[in-house]
Amino acid sequence: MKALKITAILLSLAISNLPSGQSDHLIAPEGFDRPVSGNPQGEVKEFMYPSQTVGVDRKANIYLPPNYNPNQAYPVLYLLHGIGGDEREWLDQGTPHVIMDNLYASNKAKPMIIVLPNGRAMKNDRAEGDIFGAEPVKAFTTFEDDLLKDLIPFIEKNYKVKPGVENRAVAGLSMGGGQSMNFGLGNPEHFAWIGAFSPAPNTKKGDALLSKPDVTKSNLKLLFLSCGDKDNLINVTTGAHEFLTEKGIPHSYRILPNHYHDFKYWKNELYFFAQLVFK
Ligand code: FER
Repeated sequence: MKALKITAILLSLAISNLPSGQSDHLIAPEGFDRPVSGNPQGEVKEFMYPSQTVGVDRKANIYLPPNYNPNQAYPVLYLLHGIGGDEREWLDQGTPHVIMDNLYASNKAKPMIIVLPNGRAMKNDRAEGDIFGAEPVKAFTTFEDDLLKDLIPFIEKNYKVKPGVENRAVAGLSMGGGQSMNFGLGNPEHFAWIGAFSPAPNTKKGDALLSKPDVTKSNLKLLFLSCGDKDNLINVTTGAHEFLTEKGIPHSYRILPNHYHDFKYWKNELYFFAQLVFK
């Protein structure tokens, strides 16, 4: 637990009123998400993997960092979307590839592979019809098996991946934030880095969230828990923060002033999480 680099920090909501410069740790700099000509670019590719869990081949995307070397081993971040999204949501609206290219150009992130799966583990995994219905919502739970038993083994067979729990991260927005909390804290032998950006009510509560507290305490490197103060789902984040504090699980707790449940906020959080993960 001492290895945790970030302990629980309570960030003042008044920070937005401070002179500029003093919220640099909360708000990404202008242009962080805009392509810069001349910056080396990573590569985004779509791929299919066989899923025993769902019984079909499933679509996902992968981002390889600039100057990717297939003979070198990389840590892997699994980056998860929200209830209305799919394996393209982050790419189309959050441009993680641009954010990462820019971070690499200024040497601010560890070289890593980012996998962008579809977290709705069912045969028709398109975000259509009643996305809040029982069946599609349950599919976000089913994805735990798809991730651990199908996707991760596929990635580790097809790419050179650094071994060990300290080289695997899971992060996501909203439903994907809830999945990251549930899967990360539920499988501390598999994930040492967790990012939850405005986690949704699918986030488990109480001991169901923290089923292996001792393993979590020894393996966890970073739990980055965050929400915008104007987000209607903020109670999920504050509730998890209180519970984790009570249980002695160190975490970075960020409440962003004047931020909502949207990609402006999620992109900002990816910018900060990406600079901490695997360091
Ligand atoms: C809910 C409210 C919001 C819920 C999920 C969400 C499963 C997800 C929002 C998102 O992913 O943006 O009650 O229940």
